[in-house]
Amino acid sequence: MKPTFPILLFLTVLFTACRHTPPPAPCGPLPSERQLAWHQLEFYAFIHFNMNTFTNMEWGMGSEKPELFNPTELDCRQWARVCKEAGMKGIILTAKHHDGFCLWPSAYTEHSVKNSPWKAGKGDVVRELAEACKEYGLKFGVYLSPWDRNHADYGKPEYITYFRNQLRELLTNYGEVFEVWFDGANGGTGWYGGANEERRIDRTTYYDWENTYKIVRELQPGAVLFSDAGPDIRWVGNEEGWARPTNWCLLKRDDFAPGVVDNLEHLRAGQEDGTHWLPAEVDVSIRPGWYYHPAEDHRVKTLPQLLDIYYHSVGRNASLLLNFPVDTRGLIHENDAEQVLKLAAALKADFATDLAARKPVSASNVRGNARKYQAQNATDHNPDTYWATDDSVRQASFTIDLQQPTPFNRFLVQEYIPLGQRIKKFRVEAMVDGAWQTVAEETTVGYKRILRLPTVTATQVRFTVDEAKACPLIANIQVFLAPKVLESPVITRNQQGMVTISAFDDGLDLYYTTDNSEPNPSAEKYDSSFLLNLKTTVNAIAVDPRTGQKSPVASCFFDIPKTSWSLLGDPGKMAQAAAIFDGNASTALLISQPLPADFVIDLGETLPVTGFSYLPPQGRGNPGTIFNYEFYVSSDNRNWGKPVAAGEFANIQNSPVLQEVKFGPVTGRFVKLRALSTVSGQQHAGIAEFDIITP
Ligand code: FUL
Repeated sequence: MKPTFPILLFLTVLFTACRHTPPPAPCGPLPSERQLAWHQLEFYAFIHFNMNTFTNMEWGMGSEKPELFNPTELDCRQWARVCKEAGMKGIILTAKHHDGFCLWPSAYTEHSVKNSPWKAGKGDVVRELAEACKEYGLKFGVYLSPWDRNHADYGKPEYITYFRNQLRELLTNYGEVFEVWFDGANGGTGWYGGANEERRIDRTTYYDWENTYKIVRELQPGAVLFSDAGPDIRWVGNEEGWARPTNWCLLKRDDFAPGVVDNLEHLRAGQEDGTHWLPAEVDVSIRPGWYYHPAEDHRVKTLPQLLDIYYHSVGRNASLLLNFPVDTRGLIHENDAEQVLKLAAALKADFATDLAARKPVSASNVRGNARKYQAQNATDHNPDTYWATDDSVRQASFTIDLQQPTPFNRFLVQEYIPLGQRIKKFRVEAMVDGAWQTVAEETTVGYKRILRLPTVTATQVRFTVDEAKACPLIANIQVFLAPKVLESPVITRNQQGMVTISAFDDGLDLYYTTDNSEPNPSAEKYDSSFLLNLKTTVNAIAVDPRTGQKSPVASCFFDIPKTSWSLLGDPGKMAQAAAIFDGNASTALLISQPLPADFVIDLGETLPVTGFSYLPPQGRGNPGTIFNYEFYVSSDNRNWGKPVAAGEFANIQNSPVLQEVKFGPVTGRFVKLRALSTVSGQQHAGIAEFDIITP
């Protein structure tokens, strides 16, 4: 059968359109091949494990003895397994941190694993990890601290030769390296071969970075170089786990140098008029510290915190480098593994079904009306095809027809970055009950932008570019319905007796009971804080009203109310006294006076007391954490008699959690906690929360 005339005409028009539609011109600066490959990794791990792990420090001085390095169960395959299961794509290891100890048997120093008891000096952590990464299909990267507080020559030109020799060892002997991480912390006090002094260096000239970078290019041409200022990847200007919502992959690179950062804001948001492609990497630890400290075992970031970090990094056009402080056994601690796997499961659920896939889509403009640049390219899950507009069109809309009312709360969009980052302003609208509603107005997109939105039920979703540096090129658009984060709610009571219950996600209903029964949707609904001036347990749950799914039950026991309690003593102390009765673990009272230090509390009435509880301040480094204590009860604040309890809060340094001390009933109106010593000999004792136990 011969093709009919209209079909021929159509084919001719199509053919002509394709032939005559020139590709969009690049809108520079552009990413390099190695940067493009790095963008796709998105989420990978940092491991801080080294001498500091064994000295319980964050920055060692350089005088530590290699004998201290002795992990009992080191297993790099466990690290790789956890990272792989968490959906991470690689691991970067602190091969040498500021204290100078090397995790590999470097030929250029004695300060390494070869002089440690671990594996009788025959071990090589760098090799074990490189091999584990290979086995698990993960990329492998190295952190090599430019600052070295151990090396006698630090500050002299000789040290640069040493540093480069070490770099060569790491980049030659351990297979492919995907990222080389140069820290900006440089120069200061140190051991320096026994000199024990302060050494300052000129951060812009000392390392002769240009020639150091050449070594990386020569030995590992595919590796990206990280530092505060690149040259390939930039620091994001904080260690808390976020980039700015406006985040350009561009920076005026020559205005920065490693360790020389005058404007953190530019690192956090990039610069629209930047001279180089220099995307941000968000580095953050899963615990407060980069290194392992047993005292932080209970402070691993929660699922809601980790989700915030993910959406504020990967969701804001940056990559996420999440740190595990490997412990003294040489393992990722089970608490850390549990949390990161929770994150992985939550992300899997968030992005389970792309509601835009295979749905009819249309665009207000298609470049040359050519099939090559059609709207469908943005929903075909192929990152190499993209929807583009004509050069003159910088405002354009893209509509997804969901075909039926469909709830969604995530919007994901990616520019086709090989031709540059272009979008300056965009908006997302939803067609709800036949009318368009704006659900988000945002700025940059870049490699990837993910918006967390309140759930809306729409028949269509419209993405509009309002401002762009050049015609927009969209590689990917996806729409999801993420389940709510159903962690058990948090219940607190302040000194006034007001109970607050909070959920970890918006749009959840909260229910509670105060009679020990199980809360469910027929229980009391929580709307705002309520007064609870009796001794009882509050149970609460969060419920997703859309699905009926429930969180686990949160349960909190409150002893007698503290409404009429007061801390006696000097007015300075009193001013902050509320902190110890406010039900908020992150506020504390610290008093600076020679020990023993007394905290005297007037309970406002005479009561039988059978114990007390003490939560130490939760700040880093155990500030004011009481170790040896005595506890007294008095009826008149004059005659205290003998302590009703005395002893030590065993292991409180490593585990600064709530301590409970119980004793036989004693009646009185005044109680006194006497701090006899603190865990690190500090002269300022502190309390985050204090309570008594009554029969
Ligand atoms: C910082 C260092 O000083 C910290 O110890 C840690 O290694 C972090 C990743 O970078 O600048």
